[in-house]
Amino acid sequence: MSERTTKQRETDADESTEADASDASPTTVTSGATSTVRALENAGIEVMFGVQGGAIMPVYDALWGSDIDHVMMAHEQGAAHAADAYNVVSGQPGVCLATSGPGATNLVTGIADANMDSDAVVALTGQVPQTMVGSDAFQETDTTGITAPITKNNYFASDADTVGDTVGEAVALAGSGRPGPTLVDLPKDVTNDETDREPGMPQTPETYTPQDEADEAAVDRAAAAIETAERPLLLFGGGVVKAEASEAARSFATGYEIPVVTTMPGIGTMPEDHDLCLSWAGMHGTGYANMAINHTDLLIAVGTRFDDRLTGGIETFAPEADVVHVDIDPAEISKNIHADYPLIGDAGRVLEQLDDAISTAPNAEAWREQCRTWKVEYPMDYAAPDDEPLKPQFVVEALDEATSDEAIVTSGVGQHQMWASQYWTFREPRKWISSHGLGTMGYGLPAAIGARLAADPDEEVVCIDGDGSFLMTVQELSVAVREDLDITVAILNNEYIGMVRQWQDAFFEGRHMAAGYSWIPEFDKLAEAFGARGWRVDDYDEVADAVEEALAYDGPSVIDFHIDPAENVYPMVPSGGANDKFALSEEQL
Ligand SMILES: Cc1ncc(C[n+]2csc(CCOP(=O)(O)OP(=O)(O)O)c2C)c(N)n1
Repeated sequence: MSERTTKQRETDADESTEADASDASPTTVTSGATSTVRALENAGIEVMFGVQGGAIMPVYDALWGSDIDHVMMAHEQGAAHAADAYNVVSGQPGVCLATSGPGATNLVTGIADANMDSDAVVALTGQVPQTMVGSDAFQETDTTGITAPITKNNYFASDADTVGDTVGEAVALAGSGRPGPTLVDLPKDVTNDETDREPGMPQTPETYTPQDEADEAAVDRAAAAIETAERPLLLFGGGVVKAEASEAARSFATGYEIPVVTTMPGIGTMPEDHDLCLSWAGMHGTGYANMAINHTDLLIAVGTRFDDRLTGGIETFAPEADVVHVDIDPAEISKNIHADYPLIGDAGRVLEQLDDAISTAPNAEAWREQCRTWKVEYPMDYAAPDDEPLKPQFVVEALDEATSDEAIVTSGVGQHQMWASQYWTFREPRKWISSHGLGTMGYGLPAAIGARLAADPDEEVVCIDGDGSFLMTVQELSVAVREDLDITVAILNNEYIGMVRQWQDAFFEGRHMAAGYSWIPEFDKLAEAFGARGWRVDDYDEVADAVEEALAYDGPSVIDFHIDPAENVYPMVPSGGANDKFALSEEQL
């Protein structure tokens, strides 16, 4: 069997019956490599993303007869980001493969990205034979050494008999408790060695026992604080999404009528157009979310690590509030923000516990009214006069309007990422797929590929990218074309690495050192050269048609929106500042 493409997968799916699904024949274990593949099959892995090469070849060869699909990416960084987005959209671990040396080091950015965002990514890397480790052999790198600080755990497989169990453990560990990336380094002698030992079903180490339920007495104390709070505020982070707790979180908020802010990874846990939702807080969050954080007397934070883009200066963060902090990872409690009421456990389960323990809702009508007033006082708004260049916010809104609530949005990193998250109204979790913690330019396009493979066919996948970010991983367009993936890339092209230009104007007296492109490709033509469809848009009256045509095109499409190069992202809390001191223009910085 040759490598199966997505198109073939769709054909398979059309023709398949339930009986077919259970008929999937597991790989016969004859070697360390086949044991590795068998372990992935046991774990229910359906698709992997990778690039071939010397030391990983035995594993690729073992995939030949497997039902697992493989997407051949252009670059290993793309493989890691695709696996990452696959995980965020599906909730299932994303798997990427690379050879030793440069293959492994090319994965590093994607692994670090997954680590910062607690995404379940499993990386399998080839390694030189064990007898050559330490000899500076061709394509040898210390992959476990390099990735130790950016993985939840990594493994050096040393025995063909146990390699399958090790791979199974890596998959199980990545997805359980607080998710995160794992890596298994696979020396070529181990994958080539004979074995007929079948790996067991994937399981985490016996000693790994994340706490599900919070301590009852601690729950009671937090519940009492919630009952008596006058200005309670919920803060939902990405942990709510990971824990599949968005429903529980919504009913908690609506049941007790407590206003909600989210972090960027927590976007969609609460519908952004809900009366109680104040959208996301932090550096470029809404003014009303940041005002609420600064005035709440009880911040009930669920599944967030309080990163600095959210908090600004920690000494000025939520200055009037006691903090309830729900998190499955005890290491996060009081790491950045002191928790007055620490609750260690699964987000959904702890919200249920709190619900059971609360007997009266907080009396917070005046506070809710205040939050509504802030929404009116600090609206998300922009001017879009016809005689000025196209505003990026207008493009984001046009894309949002033209797509369904089910649409999935990926992005690169920069101004466009902020406009996308500010002006797209997300109503569901697992729809906003971005590089939050690491801030990796180039994430958007490979993420769209991973998202496409995880999404239902009727969910549109839109990548809102920057010109600079697009250029970092543009080669993955070849994969989207080859695999015939229906994704729409909208480049908000300002011919700058715009976020840098914005900071230069604000903090470096307008010296645009290495921020502008004196020449930039014509992205519509570049798209066509790759075999995708391309459009160029300069004016407001061209936006709707281009969006409609690109969305209707059943394959990869790219719209090169030439936007106002001078447009800036506001509100903005300067780095380390207080959240209520947000600027709405450069003069206020
Ligand atoms: C890999 C990487 N290199 C550098 C940066 C620093 N950086 C942050 S935003 C930004 C500008 C991004 O430009 P572009 O993708 O064109 O988006 P825009 O800000 O113009 O919307 C840069 C260079 C980064 N985040 N990631």
